Amino acid sequence: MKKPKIIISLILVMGILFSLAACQSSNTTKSGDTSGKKIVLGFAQVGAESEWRTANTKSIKESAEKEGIKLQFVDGQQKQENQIKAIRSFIAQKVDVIAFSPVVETGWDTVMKEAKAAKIPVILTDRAIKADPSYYKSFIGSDFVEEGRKAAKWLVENGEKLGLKGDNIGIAELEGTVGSAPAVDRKKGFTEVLKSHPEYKVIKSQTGDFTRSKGKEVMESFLKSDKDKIKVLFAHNDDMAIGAIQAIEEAGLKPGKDIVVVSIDAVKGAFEAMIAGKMNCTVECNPLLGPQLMEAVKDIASGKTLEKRIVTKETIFPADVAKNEIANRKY
Ligand code: GYE
Repeated sequence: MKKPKIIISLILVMGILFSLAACQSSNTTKSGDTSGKKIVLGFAQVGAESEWRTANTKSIKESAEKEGIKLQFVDGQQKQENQIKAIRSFIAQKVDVIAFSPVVETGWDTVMKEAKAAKIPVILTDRAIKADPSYYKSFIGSDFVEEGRKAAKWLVENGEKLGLKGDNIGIAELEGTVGSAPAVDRKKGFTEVLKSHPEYKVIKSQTGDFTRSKGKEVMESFLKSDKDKIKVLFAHNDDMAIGAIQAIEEAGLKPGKDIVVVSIDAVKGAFEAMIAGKMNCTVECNPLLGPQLMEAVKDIASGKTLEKRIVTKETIFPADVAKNEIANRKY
């Protein structure tokens, strides 16, 4: 009578151990999903307009690969219509999660409604949108207003040392893509700080679309009309500043000396320009959002609720630290 009981108990114990082991291995699978099937992520990128963007794309592709997430990647070539088309194709393919970095802030309602109706969760990375927050689960990215403030604060604190004197310190501003969150917010933060420093005056302001070539082109036209008045260049990104530096040199002036150059991103090119004495300060904007994004994608796929706003930690780099810092830079 005793033997069958022991056998039954043994079978039961083995069964429990087996299912525990199975559970354990599926929980720790790299792909982060519990069904054993790869998570499919559709990502609509802005484009390839800057060094920042190149680093951002690389980070997203590498992190997806590392986490075993199947990535459908579309480059929007800086056009909203391309990004909308990409999102629609992700919906048609029934991807598990959609993420995108919106080129501009407005005009997303229709396609966001479509994603919501299809019950596909959306994550915004890098740039925000102006729309009903229920359209997306989280926004992962920098505080662009704060970046603009940091640029202006550094300028007013160091201006005198750099030879900026008097009540009429003319600033030329190269803005990012019209209607994009970083262009709108960086301008806002910068102007906000300068309100209490009226000697600093933005006398020229135009978009350079975040690219080197347009940055150069616009700076050339600024210098044609106001060469003597421009004492500072504030560029919404390093690429435009680097393009403008060329224009300044071609106009026979010394960037970093005759015109103080402050910008945002802190990409390698800016460090090289600072070491060469042609740029004075860059505010950090971290493009390496891939790991945080994949973490969020895995969390959503496993049913967790995400923080609505995930802010990237950042600092500033004045030219005098550039030599020591350049080796530590990853982008
Ligand atoms: O500063 C610029 C890029 O959205 C933060 O886009 C990003 C900006 C970045 O083209 O270089």
